[in-house]
Amino acid sequence: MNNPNLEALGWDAWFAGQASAHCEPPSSVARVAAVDRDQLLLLGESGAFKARLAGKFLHETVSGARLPCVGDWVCVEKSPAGQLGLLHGVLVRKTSLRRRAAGEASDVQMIAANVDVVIVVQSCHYDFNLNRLERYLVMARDGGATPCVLLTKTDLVEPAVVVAQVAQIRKAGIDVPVLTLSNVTGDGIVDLQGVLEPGKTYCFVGSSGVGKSTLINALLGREVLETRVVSGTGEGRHTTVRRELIVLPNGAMVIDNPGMREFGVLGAGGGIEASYADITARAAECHFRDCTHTSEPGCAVLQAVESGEIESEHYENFLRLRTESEYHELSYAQKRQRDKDFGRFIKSVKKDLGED
Ligand SMILES: Nc1nc2c(ncn2[C@@H]2O[C@H](COP(=O)(O)OP(=O)(O)OP(=O)(O)O)[C@@H](O)[C@H]2O)c(=O)[nH]1
Ligand SMILES: [Mg+2]
Ligand SMILES: [Zn+2]
Repeated sequence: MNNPNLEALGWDAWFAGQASAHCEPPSSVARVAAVDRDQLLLLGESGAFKARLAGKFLHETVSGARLPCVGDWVCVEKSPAGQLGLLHGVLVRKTSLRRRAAGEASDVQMIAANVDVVIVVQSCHYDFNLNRLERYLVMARDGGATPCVLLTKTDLVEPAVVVAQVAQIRKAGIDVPVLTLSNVTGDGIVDLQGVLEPGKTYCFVGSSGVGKSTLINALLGREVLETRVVSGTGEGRHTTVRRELIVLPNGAMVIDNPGMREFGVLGAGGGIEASYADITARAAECHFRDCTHTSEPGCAVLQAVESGEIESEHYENFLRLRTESEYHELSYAQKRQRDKDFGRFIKSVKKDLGED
């Protein structure tokens, strides 16, 4: 299934394999650029068009995580007039960026799908925080994407501060690429541009106000996204309210996101193991195979923390995220059980009523 227009949007043999089984003419495939409740903006082989979810698809989709999100490849049927498409299905995601939704501990919220690289953005100026950075890295790796760190607003701090922050990142055992830039002076933007490859998808995440939308506008060379107006009153307000996939002039795709304040990690997808590779590697030498690295004799991880080889803050963050993800797994299993129990209950009632 060769189609240069789709390939420019990230389409490849892997998706084509799925589409041949699940998406037959007159339907075709397209990529989700934006979602607004049941309306979607799609990018297809002949450009952008709108679509909505087919009633049957909505009816059969119980979990919110299975609804289309930005970056998804979907199967859509265009109306004869070619205007509004009807979405029939979502192709299996290659990667997914997800978080635990606020509120109910067991709800998974999709941020974006089929992202190649997650760019975790922090500002050098008042926003830099290692613990939060590690959370983002776990989240990125958990869904299978490659993470990268970007420090913005280098114009607001002394160069030595930036150097110290990068050193802190390295000292915590984080070995992903780290880029630094200023949207004001333009320093470092060329380096970022050198990283962005055509046909690949990059998702920018980070707190509100770190300059994600300003940067994407700079990459686009024009003001497409709304950014915060410089004034004291806008503090704490989120400027970007919608996720959006944008194709850059060089063919790379970027996804802008609203700022995230607090989010829960899921961790079940191996994000914690990958983000704490130094700890995982050490754990192989623990005396007990099921060592929890908290109090066991012969624990190689504890030894490395004591000797200073592993930063204690890094280790404590590891324990915290592990507990959090275990708790989530537990509550998710409980929720599933509750749903199952309820299903059985309904069945037995129906039986009693002679309906089954
Ligand atoms: N000094 C300085 N200011 C910047 C830089 N990048 C962005 N800003 C300013 O920071 C403010 C916030 O920028 P935005 O691009 O709206 O931030 P955002 O990350 O998109 O924020 P949300 O959409 O709320 O998540 C704006 O006033 C920008 O002009 C930078 O590199 N240096
Ligand atoms: Mg923004
Ligand atoms: Zn151990």
